[in-house]
Amino acid sequence: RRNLPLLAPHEVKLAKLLLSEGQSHLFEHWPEPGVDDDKKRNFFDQVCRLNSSYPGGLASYIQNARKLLADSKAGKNPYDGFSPSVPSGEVLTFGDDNFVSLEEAGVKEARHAAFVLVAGGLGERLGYKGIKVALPRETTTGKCFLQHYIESILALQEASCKLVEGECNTKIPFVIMTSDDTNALTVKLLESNSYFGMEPSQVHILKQEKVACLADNDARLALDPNDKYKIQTKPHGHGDVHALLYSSGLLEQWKSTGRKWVLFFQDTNGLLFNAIPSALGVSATKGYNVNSLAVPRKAKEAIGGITKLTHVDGRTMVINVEYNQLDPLLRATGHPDGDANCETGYSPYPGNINQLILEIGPYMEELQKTHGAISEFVNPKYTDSTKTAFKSSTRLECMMQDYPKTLPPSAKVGFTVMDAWLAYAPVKNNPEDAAKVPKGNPYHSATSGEMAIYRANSLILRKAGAQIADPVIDTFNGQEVEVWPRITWIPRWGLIFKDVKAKVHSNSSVSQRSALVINGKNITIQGLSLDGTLIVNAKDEAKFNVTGHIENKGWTIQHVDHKDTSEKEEIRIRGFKFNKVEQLELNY
Ligand code: UGB
Repeated sequence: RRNLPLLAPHEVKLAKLLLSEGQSHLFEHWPEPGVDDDKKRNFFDQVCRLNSSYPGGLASYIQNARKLLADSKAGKNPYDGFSPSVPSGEVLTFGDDNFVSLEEAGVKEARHAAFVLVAGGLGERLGYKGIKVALPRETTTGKCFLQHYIESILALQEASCKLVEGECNTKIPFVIMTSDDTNALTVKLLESNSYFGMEPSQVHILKQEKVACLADNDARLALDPNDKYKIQTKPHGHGDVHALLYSSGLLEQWKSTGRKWVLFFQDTNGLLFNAIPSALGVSATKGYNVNSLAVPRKAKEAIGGITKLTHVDGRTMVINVEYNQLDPLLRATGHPDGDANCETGYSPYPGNINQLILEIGPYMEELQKTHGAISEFVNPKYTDSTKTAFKSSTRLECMMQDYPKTLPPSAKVGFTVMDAWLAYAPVKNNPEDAAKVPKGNPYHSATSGEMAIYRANSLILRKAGAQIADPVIDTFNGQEVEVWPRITWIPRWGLIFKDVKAKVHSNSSVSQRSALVINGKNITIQGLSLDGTLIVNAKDEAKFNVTGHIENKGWTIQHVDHKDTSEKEEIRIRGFKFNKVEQLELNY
């Protein structure tokens, strides 16, 4: 009290709150009033922000931290009393009748959807300097992830509206969760590209705040090593998205305008929208309150495992068990091999790709109770086995996929498994780490992320009947990958398999060294034999058939070393670039 400047009433309240929660050390070094008063006021501004951005305020944060730190010190296992087993879910096969009808059901529902992209992470594992959504999804067209996501949502909007009789003015809302690390660059990317064709009023940015760091087991808040009037902060995790959506008031607005579904997705999965229509179709036809998308998972792969947990008291839930916890949980419950592949060559636990579809009504009911607070965890690195001190400050964290943990047993929680080639190709690992991934496991790198787009598009065209040449194997940045023809299309051309099938005829072929860019909604491909590079641009109203034998020198692939700083970082991290030797560009 002696060393505080004259405080406003809300600052007095915050000071009292901190003192009553054992945080007097934060003021111990403060000089007498009159010295550093501005800095002291800034301190209270920060405390005010930390207090208002956490459900229940700072007092709750500190109390939750004390409890979780005590549990961690005692070695308490969060899964105590639970045994894991393999859950059953919807398993889809691309292109069969069931898949096609689910896709149609999903497109119908899309006009009642809202999309939420969590993009507050820095992508430390990738080590890329910019924001991840600005990275090219593939370098044939160079379109970034954000552009692809927006074009996909707009394509869904258009296709879904078309199914309504009479006028349909639906604008599917699109929320992007950013953080201090990503906000300015995300806004700049949108503004400098006219929101990639989306109406700016459709886009909502919600910025997550970081949370206070914890210096010790008593949950004493850590001061910033460079500023003694500032509390050190770190990210709280993607789970913040629920509290932010709740406090933004957007959910009420959506519900009142007839929205039924909220779809959450992550920053760098270039294949995701191949899976959205059918997965939304599953949610609608099965009446799932929660539907998580999953792919077959290789043991030890850095994606969570969807697991059925049964407690000794009879409770059960189907939930993601994070990749670092699955192995110890299995070993502790009578599976001596831990996280291991079964006879299929995959882990029996489907891999969580963290794309969630929530039904808005039950979601809002749950958030009324929890205000969006998500079950948290803490992961302190102790100096020694006495677990009395930390190597560096820690903080509480939370994950968006833990949302179902607080749901009642009556909630309909399901999941939908799709082939990884169709639905999942994240860009998470830097070239060095990707090259160390055990053989046969996915690299999750910029190299594999781009090659996966070509592979998926080639396989989709094959399934539609076209003759697409086999891939060759090549190694970029130490990663052996399949190189398929570089085929890309805009989402409005091939949103669902039925669209693709209607536009591609079986008498067409594409050679392995080819690149094909389809940039127009009504382009059809009939009697095309392509050996080289072809770019087709057609205006909306133009119906254009691509046909005949087209041969040119095309675009060759040049290897690039990830350490070669003469190349742009976006190129270096994928390990190749195209030499655009010759191409045919058709504009219609
Ligand atoms: N993110 C935020 O928006 N804010 C944050 O504070 C942190 C992240 P990572 P992670 O599908 O491959 C998840 O770091 O957390 C955003 C699942 O937990 O890429 O290691 C960030 O911008 C895991 O179960 O992934 O692992 C990004 O968009 C598994 O499914 C997203 O959150 C894995 O993803 C994910 O952040 C996967």
